[in-house]
Amino acid sequence: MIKNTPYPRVGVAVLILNDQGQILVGKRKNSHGASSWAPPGGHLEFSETFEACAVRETLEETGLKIEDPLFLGITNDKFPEENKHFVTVFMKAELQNKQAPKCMEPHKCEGWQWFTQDKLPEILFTPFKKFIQGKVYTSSPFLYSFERHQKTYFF
Ligand code: IPR
Ligand code: MG
Repeated sequence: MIKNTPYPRVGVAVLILNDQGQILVGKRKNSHGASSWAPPGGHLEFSETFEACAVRETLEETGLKIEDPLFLGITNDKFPEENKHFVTVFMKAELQNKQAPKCMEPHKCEGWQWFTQDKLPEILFTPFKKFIQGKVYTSSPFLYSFERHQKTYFF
């Protein structure tokens, strides 16, 4: 790799659903996408699996213990203002045991909140926004639709 040449990074984002089908997001700060709302997640470490990264980042950022995260899809995003490029792997986990999220990294996030999927905050983190819009690489967008509480969710 040529020194000082920008390169794409790999992030893992975790869509965590509670027992009411709400999704956990927080307002980012001090990094790319500051002031936008994003699910927990972060950089994939060397030799780490997507699943292990999802479990680790979720615990580090929210204190929540998730199990068996499932792969959903991938977005490919440029952040022109910050001159960053991220390939983001989206994973899904259903939260068990009514755990409550804590803001473990207050320098990176203003706090975690649950939202219903049809009433998400207006300003969403670019990869998350694109995922919701279906601008996501996946084998079948319909594979992940499922019935829960008499409602079909988008993942
Ligand atoms: P860290 O690793 O500090 O959590 O990085 P990040 O949150 O800026 O990671 C960006 C990609 C995520 C949100 C999928
Ligand atoms: Mg993060």
